[in-house]
Amino acid sequence: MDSYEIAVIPGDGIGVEVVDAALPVVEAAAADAGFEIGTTRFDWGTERYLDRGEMMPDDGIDRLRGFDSVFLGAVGHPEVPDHVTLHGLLLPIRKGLDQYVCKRPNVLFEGIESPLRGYGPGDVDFVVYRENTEGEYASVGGREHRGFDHETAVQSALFTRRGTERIARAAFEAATEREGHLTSITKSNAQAHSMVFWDDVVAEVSEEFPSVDVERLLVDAAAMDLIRRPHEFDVVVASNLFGDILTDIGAQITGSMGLAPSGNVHPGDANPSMFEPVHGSAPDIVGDGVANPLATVLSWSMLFDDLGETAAADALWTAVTDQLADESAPRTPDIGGSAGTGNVAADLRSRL
Ligand code: GGG
Repeated sequence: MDSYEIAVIPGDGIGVEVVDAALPVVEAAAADAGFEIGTTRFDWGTERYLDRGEMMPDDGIDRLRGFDSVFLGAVGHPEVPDHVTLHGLLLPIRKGLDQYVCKRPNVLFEGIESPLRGYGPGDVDFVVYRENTEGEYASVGGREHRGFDHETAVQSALFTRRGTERIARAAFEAATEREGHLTSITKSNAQAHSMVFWDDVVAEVSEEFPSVDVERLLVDAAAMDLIRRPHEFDVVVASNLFGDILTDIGAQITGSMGLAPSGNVHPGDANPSMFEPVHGSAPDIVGDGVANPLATVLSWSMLFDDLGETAAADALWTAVTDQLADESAPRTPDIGGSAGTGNVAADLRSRL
C-alpha cells in the first residue's frame, strides 16, 4: 500500500480547529482510495513565539524537506503584530521551499448564494496563479531615523526575469488545460518599471502558447470586473500582493473565505508543496466551534491531487460539493447555517 508522510502545522486560532476536524475525513478518503497518510504534527506558531521568541525552529525548512507534502492551518494572533507571525512562519516556508505558484481556485458551488445578483452554481469558476516568492513580499527595504520627523520607510518590490517567467509559464500551462483564457494583472500605467517588465515577460511567454487568449487588466479594473463579470475569468496571473488581494474578492463572490482552498507549489520540484485554507486564524471566532472546515478539506483535495492521488482528491471535492448542494446538510454560520465545525466534518465523512 502506498503511504505518504505529511507535515501538519495547525498554527494559530481556528487553524487548529479546522485541521483537527478535517484530519479524520481526509484519512478516511485516503484509506478508501487504498493509500495511507502518516502525519507529523509541528507546534509551530504564535504560542511557540510567545514562549520561545520564534515561530518555528531555525532548521524548520530543512525538517520539512523530508516530507511528501505540508499542510498548514493558519497564522495570526491578536497579541503579536501580523507581520511578525507572517514573516515568522508562512512566508519563510513558501520561499524556503521555493513554492513559487500560489494556486487559488474560486468556484461558486451549488447551494451557495453569491452576493452577486444573477450568479448561480457553475457561473464562477476561475483560478488565480499568484506569484509566491518575490514581488511586493520580497522584504527589500528598511526603516531609518526612527523617532525623528525625517523617519523614513522604504519597501521595494522585486521582480526577476526567472521569477516572472516561471509564474507566467505555469499560468499559461493551466490555461491550456482549462478554457484557454488568461488574464494578466498589473498596475503598469502607474508602476512603469516592474509592471511594464511583467507585461513584457507575459507577452514573451505568450508566444509559447499561441492557443491561449491573453487579456491584460490593471488591478483596479480587475477588482471591479471580478464583481461585474466574474464568469469571464478562467486563469488569472498576478503578483504576490495583487494575487493576495484579488483572491479575497474571489472568496467573497463565491460565498465565503471558509470555502477558499489553496496550494503553494513548485511544479515538478523535489521539495514538498504546502496546502492551506486561504483564511487566517480568525481570532473573533476562536473557541466558538463554528469555523468552516470546508476550505481545509478542499485544500487536502488539492494536496492529494498534487501527489497524484486523484481518486481521493475527487472523493473529497465531491463530498464537499454534495454537502453544499444538500439543503438538509449541516453548514457553518459563514454560509448561512448554525452547525459546528465537528458536525460539518462528521457529515462529510459519512458522504465518502
Ligand atoms: N491559511 C494561512 C493563513 O493564515 N493565511 C492568512 C494570511 O495572512 N495570509 C497571507 C498570505 O497568504 O500571503
